[in-house]
Amino acid sequence: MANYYQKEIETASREEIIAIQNEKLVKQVKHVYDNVAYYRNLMDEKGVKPEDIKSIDDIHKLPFLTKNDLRDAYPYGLLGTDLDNCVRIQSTSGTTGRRVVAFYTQADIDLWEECCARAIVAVGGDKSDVCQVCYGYGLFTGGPGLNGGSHKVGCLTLPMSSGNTERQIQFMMDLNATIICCTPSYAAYIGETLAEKGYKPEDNKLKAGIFGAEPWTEEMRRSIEKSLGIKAYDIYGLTEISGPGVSFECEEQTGMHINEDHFLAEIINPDTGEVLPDGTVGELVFTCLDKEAFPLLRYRTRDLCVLNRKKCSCGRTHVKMSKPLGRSDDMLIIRGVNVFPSQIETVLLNEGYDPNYQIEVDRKNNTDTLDVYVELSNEMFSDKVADIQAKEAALAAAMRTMLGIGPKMHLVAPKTITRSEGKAVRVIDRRKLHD
Ligand code: DLL
Repeated sequence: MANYYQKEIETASREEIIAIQNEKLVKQVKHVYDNVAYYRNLMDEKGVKPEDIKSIDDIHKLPFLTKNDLRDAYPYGLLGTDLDNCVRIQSTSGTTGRRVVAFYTQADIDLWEECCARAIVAVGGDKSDVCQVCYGYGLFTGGPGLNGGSHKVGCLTLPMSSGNTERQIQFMMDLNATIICCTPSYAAYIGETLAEKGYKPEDNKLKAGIFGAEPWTEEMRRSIEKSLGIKAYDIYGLTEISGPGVSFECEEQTGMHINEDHFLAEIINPDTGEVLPDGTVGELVFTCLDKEAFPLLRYRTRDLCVLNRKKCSCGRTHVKMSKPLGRSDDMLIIRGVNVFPSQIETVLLNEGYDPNYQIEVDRKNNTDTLDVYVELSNEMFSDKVADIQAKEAALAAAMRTMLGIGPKMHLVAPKTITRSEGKAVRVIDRRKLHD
C-alpha cells in the first residue's frame, strides 16, 4: 500500500490539478510582471500582458528563460521579492561562466522541503526511519533539500554531507541507517567500499536509496540495488527551480512524478521552441507556479526527456518524466554521430563491468577521437596482454553496435579511476580546449 506525504494533492484528479495550476499561474504571472523588471521587459518585447494569461493553455504565449538570462540578470535581476524577505541562497556547481544563484523565502523553503518529504515517503520512509544524507551540504541543494525533507517526515536525520567514506560506513552500520540519499556514483562507491571491508549487502539495514543530481542508467540502478541490498529510486531537480524534489520516483520505479501543483512542465523542441505532445522526447521546461523569491517562468532546463501521463499503480496522479536522456548540451557529437554518455554506461554494465569509467573526446588531424577508459575489477584483471586485448576488442564491438561508432577502449587496472563523492565527471572533451 502506497503512502503519501500529502495524499490529497498527490492523488488529486486531473481536473483538480488543472484548476490549481490555472489559478496559480494567473496569479504568478501577475506577480512576476509586477516585480521582476527583467521578465517584464521580455514580456513587453513579445507583446504579452498578464491579462493575456487566463489559464495554462495560454502558457505558450510567455517568453522562455534560459541559463543565459540567469547569467545576464546575476545576481538580483530575477528576484521576485524584496531581499529582506529572503532567508537563503543556494547555488549551482557551474564550472564555467557565472554561477547561478537562487533565492528563497521561508515559504519557498517550506514548499521545497515538502517536495523532498513527498519523495522520502514515496520510497517507504516514515518517522521510524534513519535517513543518511550524503549529498553535499552548503551551496549545493542536495544536502539541504533532502535534510529538510527528512525532518518534515520525522526521520532521524544523519546530516553526513559527502565524502569521508569510512565515516559514512561507520555511521550507517552503527546507527542502522535505513534510507540513504546521495549521487548514484557515490552510492556505487559506498557499495564497493562495503564489499572491500567484507560486508555483504544483507549486513546493512538500508532498505531504500534516493539517488539523483546526475544521469544514471537502469543498469546502474540494478548494480547499486545489488551491492547495497536496497531498492534504488531516482530523484530529479535543479537549483534554478528549487533543488532536488522537483520530481521523484515512487514504488513503480518507472519515471519520476513531477510535483505539478508547484511546477508546470512542458516539453519543447530544443531547436524551434515548439511545444511537443506527451510521449515525445524534447527539452523539459518548467514554470514555477508559486515560488516567491525566484519565480522562473518557462525556464529551459536543457534536460531531454519524455512526459508520461499513464495511470500509475502507486495512486499518484502527477505526470511522470523519464530519466533525463541527457542534456541537450552534453550530447557528444563525434564524427557527426550523436553519442550520449549514458549509452556508453549501459554497454559497460551490460558487459559485466563496474561503473568506473571515463570518456575522453579529442580532435586529432581534424578527426574526432573517442577513448573510453574502463576499470577492471580484481576478478576481471589479468596480467596477460592477449586477454586484455581480447576484452577490449569485444567491448569496442559492443559499443559500435550501440553507438554506431567504435571507440578506442582502454581497460585499466583496478582503482585507477578517481571515485566521485558528488557529481561524477564522466566526460573530458578536450576539443573545447582547442576551440
Ligand atoms: O543536482 C539538484 C539535485 C540534488 C537533484 C540532489 C537530485 C538530487 P544542480 O546542481 O542545479 O541541481 O543540477 C541540475 O543536474 O538539470 C540535470 O541535468 C541533472 N540532474 C539532476 N537530477 C538528475 C537525475 C541538482 N535524477 C542538473 N538524473 C539537472 C539525471 C539529473 N540528471
